[in-house]
Amino acid sequence: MLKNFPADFRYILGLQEASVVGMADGFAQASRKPAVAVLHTAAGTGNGMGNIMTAFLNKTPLIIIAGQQTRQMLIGDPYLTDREAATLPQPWVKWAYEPVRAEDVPAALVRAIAVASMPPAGPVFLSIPLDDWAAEVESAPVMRTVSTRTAPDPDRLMDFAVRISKARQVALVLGQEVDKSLGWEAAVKLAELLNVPVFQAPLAERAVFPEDHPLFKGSLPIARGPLSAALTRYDLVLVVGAEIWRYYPWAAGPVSRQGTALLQITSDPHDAASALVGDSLLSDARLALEGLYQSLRNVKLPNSQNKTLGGSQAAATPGRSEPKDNTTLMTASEAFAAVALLRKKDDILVQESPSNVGDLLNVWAIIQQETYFTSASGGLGWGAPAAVGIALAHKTRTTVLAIGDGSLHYSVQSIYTAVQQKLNLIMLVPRNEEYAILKEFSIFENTPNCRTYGYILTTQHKPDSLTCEIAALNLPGLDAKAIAEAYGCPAFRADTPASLYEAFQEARRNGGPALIEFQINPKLEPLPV
Ligand SMILES: Cc1ncc(C[n+]2csc(CCOP(=O)(O)OP(=O)(O)O)c2C)c(N)n1
Ligand SMILES: [Mg+2]
Repeated sequence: MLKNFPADFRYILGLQEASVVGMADGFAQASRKPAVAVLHTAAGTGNGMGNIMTAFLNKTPLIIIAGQQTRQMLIGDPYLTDREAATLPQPWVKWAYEPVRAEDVPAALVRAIAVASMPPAGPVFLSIPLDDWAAEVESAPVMRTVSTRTAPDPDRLMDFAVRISKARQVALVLGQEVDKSLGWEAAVKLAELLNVPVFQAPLAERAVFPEDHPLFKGSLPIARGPLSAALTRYDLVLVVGAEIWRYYPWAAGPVSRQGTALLQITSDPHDAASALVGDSLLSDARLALEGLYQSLRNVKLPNSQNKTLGGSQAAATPGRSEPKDNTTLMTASEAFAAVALLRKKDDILVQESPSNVGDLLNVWAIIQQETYFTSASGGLGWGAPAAVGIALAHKTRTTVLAIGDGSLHYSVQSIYTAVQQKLNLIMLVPRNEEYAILKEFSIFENTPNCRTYGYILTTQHKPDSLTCEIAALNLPGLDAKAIAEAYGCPAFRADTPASLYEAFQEARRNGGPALIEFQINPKLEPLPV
């Protein structure tokens, strides 16, 4: 492969395959184009597997090429053979293939790009034996193109429009596909026309609507009972660009309460089929939002005169208070608020900070399309390399990664690539020395040694009533700053809002990558269901 490496490709080195796949995923999402990730054979594919699964759920177009032993030797299973190359990455790729003949490799690559790009986009896997790269082909492959959007069935879209126009109380729920289809403007136009509350689908991996808009009501709950309860007052819920529903913990209740009809619009037949309730329409999110707007713009709608229905509780806007300095440990909220003071409009936020995401997004409301990224899978080890890939695609903007002190270690090698590529990436590591979210989950599940109330203080820094004494969920003795420095990345330790503010300012001034580690009050909260 390297003997005839094409001049119009850039080859970026990653130190471990999980990082390579995550970086390619972030780069492909941010550049809105398929990216190629090259992995070592079976062992490398195995290392990349967690992030291949995440790319599949993220619906990111990726061409994953894995090496394979020389064809002539394969019959005898030599060293480094991937014995069943096309089986290994299943079921988390759209297509896995080892060309039958060397001459088929170019056509397989063309087909791989087509499969990866068409909706729902996703990773594809090609195993290419070593000697194939030197084989002669009779003719160059035929380059072709495919479409990447699906328009809605007009009759069914009209049926949806009629049902919306007849409903008494409508809620609009938006998911990640709205952002991925560049549909914010269309979503705002439809929401304002209907004058209905807008919710973000649970655990969406993108922001979906300007969070300072008066119609925006935040994210729906992430468990069955609370979610259906949150929607009881609506007789019709229109879900655009999301699954029904993405749940995390089990909390009993119906998927949908009686009297609430659900309409789902998604570009993914799998997500349409796996919905437990409701009627579905296959479509690109933006095309459907625009189509519904056109169908409904001249219709008299129940709420169109009622300017107050959306309510006035706008989501929190970015904090504007001055950073406080004090001697006690700062809360995650105070820490993120200090950084948010320095936020620029086109900064991109990448999030893998499980227990502090709520505090982060309260002070860092997303107000622009394609400026917030997290994973669709919840698999750790995606955030750091994805942020590196996103920063690679947007060299002139700043990418800010918020990552837990546990999560950082799943794909920590990606820091090296950020350094070598001199990327504008600021990594924020809230240090609570624990897997806080797993403690919160343990409390939710009534695990022994976890308490909802009582005052057992494990450390002097936990002056609250939620405790969880499971030693295996503690993370003492990690030093994120030292690790970053070992990869050549400038790093700061900043344990007060004022020093954090200064560190962030300095990191931005210096350009290039930086990691800022800051101690926070390790306060456990009830699991946010
Ligand atoms: C690959 C993978 N392994 C394990 C988990 C389970 N898990 C979810 S959150 C979490 C801990 C996160 O800890 P940290 O990053 O410190 O964040 P905190 O909860 O403290 O905010 C773990 C281990 C996962 N989601 N993905
Ligand atoms: Mg932690």
